[in-house]
Amino acid sequence: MKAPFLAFCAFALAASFAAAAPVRLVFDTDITGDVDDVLALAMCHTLADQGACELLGVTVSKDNPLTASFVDAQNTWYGRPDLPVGVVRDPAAQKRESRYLSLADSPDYPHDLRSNGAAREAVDLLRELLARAEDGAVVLVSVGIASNLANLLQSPGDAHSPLTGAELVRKKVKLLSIMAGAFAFANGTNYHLEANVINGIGYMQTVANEWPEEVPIVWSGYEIGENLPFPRRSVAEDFGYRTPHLVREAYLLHSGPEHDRPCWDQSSVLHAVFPDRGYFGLSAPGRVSVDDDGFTRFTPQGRGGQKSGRDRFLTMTPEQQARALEAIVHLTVRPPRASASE
Ligand SMILES: [Ca+2]
Repeated sequence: MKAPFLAFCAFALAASFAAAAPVRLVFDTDITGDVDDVLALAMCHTLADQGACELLGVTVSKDNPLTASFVDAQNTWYGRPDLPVGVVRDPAAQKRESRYLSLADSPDYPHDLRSNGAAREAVDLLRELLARAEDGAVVLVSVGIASNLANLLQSPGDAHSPLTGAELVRKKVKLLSIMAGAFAFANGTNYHLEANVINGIGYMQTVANEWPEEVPIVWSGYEIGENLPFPRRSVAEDFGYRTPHLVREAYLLHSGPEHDRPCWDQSSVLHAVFPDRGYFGLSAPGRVSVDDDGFTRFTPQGRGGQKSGRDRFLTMTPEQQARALEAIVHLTVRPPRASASE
């Protein structure tokens, strides 16, 4: 090969890496019951610290009076005390107890957003974040019930934008990376009814039915996280750079020290920010529908007259499983940038 050609290749390679602008990420979470949401939010902050994403805001899809306070405590812990936080105010959204949200009241975790009443309403915040973003720039990560997404889709034009919610999504969103459903043998059955769907079936049906055809959705089914157990040894050993540690405390209050909690929610964050790194495979394109009992049914494009290719779901080989879990662990336990220089 001639030197000029090699030089051109090096230039092209550098240009292609330079073109990878940070993902504009919005994290929609039901941070109440399970603790994988806390670990997934930790990942979002680490990825923002290293410039892989720009974290625009966090919205909460389930109802518990401590959600805004806890999320702000975690955002403050990770050096982003002013990151906007939105909470669901839809009375139909599931109310949920929590084993760990009371950490928000601990003096160990200072922050200034102390109540849900002082937080933004989630759909209003989502509309503002989308309206202000460049076209086609936003990646939405959803790791809970779909109350906020459904209400966003059905929202009318407002002071942020004259566009409807569905039009805003079509114009501004690049990808929805969502943890919901099941698309393979999972939890001992081929008919697993997954919690993020069955705790708000109507919301998930709205998303499946009304999400714009032009905006891809990648679903992480229950079977993905089920095969990514967060190692208890990492919980025991990797958060010692600061004591107490909000993420470790939350994990222990939820799962205790003798459990490897599946990384359901973290899988959707990892794919959202690094979709081309081969951590996961993707199904053929097709369309997900949500049955009235909450079963998520995938129909490949071209099968049975299915025209849509909007949806894909994650797949995972044993080699990908090992790589994805290692990446998730490292991105979860990394010290915040602010404390790294202390
Ligand atoms: Ca969740």
